[in-house]
Amino acid sequence: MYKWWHERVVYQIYPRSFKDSNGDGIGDIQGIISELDKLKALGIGIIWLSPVYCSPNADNGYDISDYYNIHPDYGSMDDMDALLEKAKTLDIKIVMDLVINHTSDEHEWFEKSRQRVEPYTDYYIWQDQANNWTSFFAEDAWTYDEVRQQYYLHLFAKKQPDLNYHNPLVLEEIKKLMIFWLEKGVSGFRCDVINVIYKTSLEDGKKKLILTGSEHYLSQEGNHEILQNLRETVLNNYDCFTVGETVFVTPEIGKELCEGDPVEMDMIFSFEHMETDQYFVKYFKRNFSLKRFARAISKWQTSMFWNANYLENHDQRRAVSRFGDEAYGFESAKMLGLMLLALRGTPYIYQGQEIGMTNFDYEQLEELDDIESHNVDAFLKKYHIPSRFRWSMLQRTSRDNCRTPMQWNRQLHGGFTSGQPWLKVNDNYQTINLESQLNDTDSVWHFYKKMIAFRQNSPILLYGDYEEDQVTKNLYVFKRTYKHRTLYILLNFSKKKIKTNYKGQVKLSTLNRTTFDGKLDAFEAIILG
Ligand code: TEU
Ligand code: CA
Repeated sequence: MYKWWHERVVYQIYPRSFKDSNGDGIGDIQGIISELDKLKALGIGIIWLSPVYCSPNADNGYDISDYYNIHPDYGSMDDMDALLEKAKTLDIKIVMDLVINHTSDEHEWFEKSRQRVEPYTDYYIWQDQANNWTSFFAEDAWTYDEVRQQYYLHLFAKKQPDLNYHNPLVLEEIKKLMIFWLEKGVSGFRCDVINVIYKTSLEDGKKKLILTGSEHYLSQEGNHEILQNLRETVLNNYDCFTVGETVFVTPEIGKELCEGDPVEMDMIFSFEHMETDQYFVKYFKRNFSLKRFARAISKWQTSMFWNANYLENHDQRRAVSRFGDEAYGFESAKMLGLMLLALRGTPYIYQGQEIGMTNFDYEQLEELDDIESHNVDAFLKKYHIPSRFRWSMLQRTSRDNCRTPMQWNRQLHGGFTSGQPWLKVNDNYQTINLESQLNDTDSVWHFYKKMIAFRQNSPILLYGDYEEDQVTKNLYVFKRTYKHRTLYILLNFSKKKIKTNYKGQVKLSTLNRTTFDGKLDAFEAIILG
């Protein structure tokens, strides 16, 4: 019943910001290869690689212009083969990003489709008239194309036209490219916005604050059929797994995706816990509520057989800055790491999380690269929102918060590049960087390593049931039980000391305690058995 992907820890690499090997300021595949041994030492068993395919980078690689080649910024197919080779010798599996809701408008299919060249004419979604749908990136979902003299649909940026899954040829293309990568030796896919690829109808949607039109494409029956088809005709032939990035899902939909017959996705990323501070007020002040957060986690932990657990990725803010406290950076990083690795499901660590990296320290819009941030700013400007509010909102939401380059050492630009980084490195690289942490056995990195090893040797953490035990304003306690053995996970989400009634043998502690008197220090976490 349990497979290798249930038992391994995943590390997400955002290649552009990971490690630059040739001084052009952009992270690349050779850079990844040079750091693989350290990931192995940390205990990583799977790497999820954000897109490295050819792309004009309107959305940093999530706009693919050629699925079969590597963007020259990142290297060549030989470099990719070398990465797969080296990963194999270290017993690390590589999972690629599969972005198939849309391509780039510079993809050959789109170039031909806009000229009505067969068989590409209906590869995308064209109409004489736009409907009222709005995109994920704060703009209209339709753009007029002068060449074809029709509108095309794009649920994301203008340069990301949506593929037409009513056309069977499109699905054949997708199968072909999946097989290409599986034959190359990748071990699966992280499937980008995989529950919106099928649009049932193109009628106007009910007017909503966000995503007008979504009732016509969120988790439709036709979407399930496509995923089942991919499972039965492609994925079943390989020893691989899929993790779906699924937007606006409930556990009921999660079950349809992961627990039906055939299984559509092996696990999914849900967003509910990440939305517990998504209230309008958050744009102006810190609005994290542990109760809301823990409730969302418990709901998914208890309703799904298996979850893809995460606190960070390339679209989110840094967990320390968001759920912890930068003033207690290392303490909260360890506490959050312990929590992530103690939940039931496959843990996903995002690059830099293992050293407690924080949100960006930028001061103005010009320093941001992300298309979503720029679109949001333009949108707010249209409504005459003053610039200091716009900036305060972007600071709290921008995806560039976690896209700042990885902080390797104390050298210029944190050792990320010998040239000019494509996005500014956070100035706190002097205090937060991998090299210092490797030299300090009490660091966040060493704690992650210890915690991963603990998890790998604990059938309770790997296979046990989850149950929430206590949640107060600042304290979150859950237990994991397997074959009548139980571990208690105690997490202090505040800088206040907390007195609890818990006793027990200390299995692991962020403060290296050997005995426990019931009192938790600021942002302390402990596992009792
Ligand atoms: O993200 C989909 C998605 O839901 C996000 O765009 C989300 O709405 C936003 O990040 C909230 O701030 C995936 C990728 O992870 C993202 O990087 C891409 O931009 C997007 O799909 C389009 O491919
Ligand atoms: Ca480079």
